[in-house]
Amino acid sequence: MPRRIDNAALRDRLMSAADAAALIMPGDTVAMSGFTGAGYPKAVPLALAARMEVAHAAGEAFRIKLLTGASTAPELDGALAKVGGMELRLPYQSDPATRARINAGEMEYIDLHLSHVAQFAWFGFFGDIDVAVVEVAGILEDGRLVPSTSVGNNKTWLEQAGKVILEVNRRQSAGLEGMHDIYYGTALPPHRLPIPLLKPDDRIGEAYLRCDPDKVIAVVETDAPDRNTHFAAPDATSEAIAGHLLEFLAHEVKRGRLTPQLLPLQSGVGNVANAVLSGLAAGGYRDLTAFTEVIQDGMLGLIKQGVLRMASATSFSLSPAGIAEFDAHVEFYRQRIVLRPQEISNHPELIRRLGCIALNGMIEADIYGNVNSTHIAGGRIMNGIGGSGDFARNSYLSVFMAPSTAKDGAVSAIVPMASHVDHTEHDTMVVVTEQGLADLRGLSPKQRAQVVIERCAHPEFRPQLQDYFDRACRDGYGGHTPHLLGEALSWHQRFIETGSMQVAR
Ligand code: 0RQ
Repeated sequence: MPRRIDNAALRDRLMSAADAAALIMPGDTVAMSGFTGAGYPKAVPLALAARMEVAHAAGEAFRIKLLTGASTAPELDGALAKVGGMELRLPYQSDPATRARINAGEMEYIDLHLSHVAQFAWFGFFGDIDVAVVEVAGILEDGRLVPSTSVGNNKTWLEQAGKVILEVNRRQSAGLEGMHDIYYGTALPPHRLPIPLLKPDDRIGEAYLRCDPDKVIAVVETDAPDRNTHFAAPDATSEAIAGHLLEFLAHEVKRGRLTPQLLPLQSGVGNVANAVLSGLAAGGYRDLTAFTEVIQDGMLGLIKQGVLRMASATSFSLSPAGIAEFDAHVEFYRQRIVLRPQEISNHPELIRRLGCIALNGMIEADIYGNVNSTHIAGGRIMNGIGGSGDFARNSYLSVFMAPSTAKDGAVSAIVPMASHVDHTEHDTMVVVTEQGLADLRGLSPKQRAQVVIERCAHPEFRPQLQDYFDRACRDGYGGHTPHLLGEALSWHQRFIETGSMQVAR
């Protein structure tokens, strides 16, 4: 088996995960690798959780502040949440145990735009970072690091942390080497310069991560796969959403507002996103590009078919079948995929310059186009805003998609007033449900409300929404964005009290 650690000094720092975890202290701010279940450390967090459990059993407090790229996996977020080991978490998580702790008020969570995280660390907004724990695919003789299946904030963590623990995972394909583009040209204001990326395929940095070897306090070898993401096959609802969106894109091409190659696509992950991607293949598109955060199975398929010429991202999020496909054809994919730091993959300057088409899921939209991507009934976090704000605010087109109802039809995804706002009415251009598509560009608030109610609301909730809007126009305070403030959030209150937004008949 080929060696993964070619630097002699770092080979000397090899130790067990338990010994490495013992170097992390209670109260430390720990920055770890990991983005959407890829490239996260597999062994040290588990060993750390075990240590915390022993400490807690002895009545000693042992919690850390945890920073990552985005969501990780049960071996990281899950393990630390189960033992109550996090006092603070940022920026994006999707782990059930972590979510439960946050919603129980047992730990703090800071939800911020993914493009902001690295620069906030550089600005000093998070205080000192004590330790970085970063998975890599290998270490070169000169000490440079071969990045793993996600880049996330690793460049920043390696530079900013006082101490570094490296996990070298031999399960990650050796063919990853050369796929990454790590840009070292970012500076702090007022010294910032334009980022010289003009096309999604441009390479503007280096294939390796730099790391001061003197900061490396431990190297741990692992041999474990990334979390297995399972995608359900697209159902009728997600296919209907995809169908409306694809018809809209075809219309935009016909009107000359998009070329047949569209513009660089950003796509969230999940069922609907996968259905849209399959629809692009069926729609006869060729030579498209993606400038996005995550490469999921659907995108690998599009690259293979030539629908997608290339994809730029910061991470993979693949099922076991997707990982097997990637590993078997890694040379092919390396020609067509670039993985970058998330401060670049999500950079507002680049998203605006390239003119991306942003396709993201949502929890709910209100009749005026304000979108909630993160909270249930105003107070309970689901995952986090992730990159959806970076893209929605700066793209050529920003689209939000969801089934028109949730919880078996008890909840409407179109509401009078959003119970939490992640994307304002100014950032939302298109709202799509399986009922239809509302193109909000160039419409005033009242015009938007009428289109959203007619096109996107479920028939079960449409008359109620129309009634609310009509009464708000008649009796509300102000004629520009009419609301009945005492009633605007009553749908959510009813959901909290009865589990349903339906009015009892
Ligand atoms: O909960 O599983 O307990 O039933 O929310 O909903 O329908 O499975 O949808 O998986 O596509 O997630 C917005 C959360 C949608 C996601 C969100 C409940 C529903 C279910 C999930 P259950 P679905 P999805 C790229 C871009 C923000 C980050 C982002 C997300 C659960 O898309 O996290 O866009 N987006 N990143 O039942 C009550 C409602 C509800 C509701 C849904 N109105 N009321 N519950 N649910 N709507 C990636 C990154 O940035 C990393």
